[in-house]
Amino acid sequence: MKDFKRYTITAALPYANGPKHIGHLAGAYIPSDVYVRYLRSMERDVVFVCGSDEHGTAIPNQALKENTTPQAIIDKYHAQIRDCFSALGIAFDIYHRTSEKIHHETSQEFFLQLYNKGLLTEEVSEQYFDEEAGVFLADRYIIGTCPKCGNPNAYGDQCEKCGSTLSPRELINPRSTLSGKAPILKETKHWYLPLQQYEPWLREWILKGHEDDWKTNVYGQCKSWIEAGLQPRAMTRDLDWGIKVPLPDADGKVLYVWFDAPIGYISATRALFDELSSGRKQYSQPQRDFGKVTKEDWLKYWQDKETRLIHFVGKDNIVFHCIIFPVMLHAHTEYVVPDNVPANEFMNLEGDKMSTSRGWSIEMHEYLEDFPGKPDVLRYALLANLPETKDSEFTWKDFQAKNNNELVAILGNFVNRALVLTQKYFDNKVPARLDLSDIDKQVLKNLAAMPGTIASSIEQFRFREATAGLMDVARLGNKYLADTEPWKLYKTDPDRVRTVLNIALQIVANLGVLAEPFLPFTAAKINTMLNAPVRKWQRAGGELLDVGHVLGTPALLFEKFEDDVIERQLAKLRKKQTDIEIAKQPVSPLKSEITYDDFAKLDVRIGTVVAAERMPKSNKLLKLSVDSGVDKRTILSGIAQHYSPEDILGRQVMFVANLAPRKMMGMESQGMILMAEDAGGKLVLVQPVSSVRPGSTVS
Ligand code: B3M
Ligand code: ZN
Repeated sequence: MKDFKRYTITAALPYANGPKHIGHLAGAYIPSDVYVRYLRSMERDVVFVCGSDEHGTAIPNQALKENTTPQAIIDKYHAQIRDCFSALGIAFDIYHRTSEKIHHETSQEFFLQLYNKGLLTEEVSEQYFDEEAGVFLADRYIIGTCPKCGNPNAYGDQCEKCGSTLSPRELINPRSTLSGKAPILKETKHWYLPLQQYEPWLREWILKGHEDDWKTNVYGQCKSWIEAGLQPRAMTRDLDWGIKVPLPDADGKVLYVWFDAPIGYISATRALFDELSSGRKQYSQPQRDFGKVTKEDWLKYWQDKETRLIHFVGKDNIVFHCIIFPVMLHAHTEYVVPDNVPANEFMNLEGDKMSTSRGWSIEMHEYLEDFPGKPDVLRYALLANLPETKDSEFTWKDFQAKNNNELVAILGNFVNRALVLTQKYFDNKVPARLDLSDIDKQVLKNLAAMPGTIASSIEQFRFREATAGLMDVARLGNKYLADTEPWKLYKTDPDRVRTVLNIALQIVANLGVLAEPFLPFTAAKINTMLNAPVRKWQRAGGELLDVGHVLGTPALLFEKFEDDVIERQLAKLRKKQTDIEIAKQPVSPLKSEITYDDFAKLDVRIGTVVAAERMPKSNKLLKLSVDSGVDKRTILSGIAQHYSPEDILGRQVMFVANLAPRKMMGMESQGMILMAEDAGGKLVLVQPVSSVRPGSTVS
């Protein structure tokens, strides 16, 4: 590993506008956490910063949806996301917020530095303005007809029906979501970052400088952006939620969220050193001993050339972290630029794209509620399946298999056998190693090479491969026990068993070190069961436990998931999606008012269906015979596509008893069955919650 003096590691700041799902974890948070835990284990000087992105139109949008204020939204989701990360073991040194004063100041200073150097261009353009609300409209606040597919409810930035990227001016018949009125075009001034001026620098820095060390998916995206020709990009917006543009003639204008959000990494680092130097702990949770530091020490992590800056993000954030933010940093002149942006692709879920808004997702908090005490199982399932080079797929079946066949059957089983046998044969003390056979020597040799192999995968951001390398350590141990069979040998050759268990325990102790970046909770359990101290990576590969060392109490590390656990999750996922679809459907408007007398004319009753059959030659109608309490009558009902005769036979139904008889397909219908119907045309029978006497009236 090329030696850098220190490391600044960032993970994308999640928008605090809703819960985050396991796809986000797989994109940025789990890989960055593994990387940083490894660096800490290598005793590197590293800071790991993250926090909530609390600006942009996403926040007021969500406030509208939840009928509350933007402040309430960010407070709610900041806390939720922070707590989920912590429960999943994502160990940031600080989890900050972009609504904090220090961030507003840092962003404004940054903006002014560029402005004062004359690096921003001013441009006046026409933008949609809602005269009634008195505001310029962000893209998402304008809807109209999509020019590509005719969807009447396309947004100013995107049509959700056909997926086209749009600009507000392309919409046909645009209207404001605030007032419902057509917006007017009005001139407005903004400050732009002239990206095209930095093209030669970007070519040199990325296309020449990082061809070999950046991931191909990242490099490829950068290349196509640069080759397509870079355009000036507005760094300010007309919006009342965000960081005020620090200029005298900029009323009602805020910094573009993608200007301020990445600066959030810098302000989080500043806040960390403020807190470290003052002993206050509001947002920070330092994960190592930073020693004695001053408030100004943050500067080293951002401005010293010997610092290695790495941004972990998902693929939708690549351009911001590889082009726009680096140009800002470079233009500012005092900052280092990222040395790598190891972005991941997307993780799909059960055959479809993950999406919170469509209900097709597993949110972090949902997992934690349903699988308490099992953060490492999720970490492992995601790590083994990271979308590192292409999109990958999470399925519950695979989750079950990873748990049952790998965590339980290999890792858990090996650790347990080694510990239980030692307890049984050697009074829970590490036995002495005697003469080594060839197989022992080979196992020790393999073990010695493993930390280096895993480290090299981590250093190349190949976390899947690294995770497989970790499981290979447990496999090595498992196979060693299976080959030597100490449980059979004990009676005939207890000395041989001493050697075998000594070696097996050394492998367990190595797992306690090597598993830490991947499965931190499991590593801690292993170390507790071994009664061993937490050790650094450099110690791994050899003997870690002294002869005679007294072990702790063995316990199971993992437990099997039966099929019903997995089936429940699948059912829950499907239900969540249908619930959201139903909630999105419009409800039919209210009919005009009626008098009580109008209502009283209706004779609605409960009856029991005593016979049911399909109406010949009709795929819509069922012919029902209903015991109405006063008579038995025939009612034809258009529910054949929703209920079969068997479904409905014997049920109590609600029907209108005094509706004039109607002839349908040559047969008379003497009443009408009442049904609930949603906007999608789905029909559901309405029944009393407990059975009543046929003929009971409804009023
Ligand atoms: N909040 C977008 C996202 O969550 C954005 C990332 C900011 S990183 C500086 O995907
Ligand atoms: Zn469209």
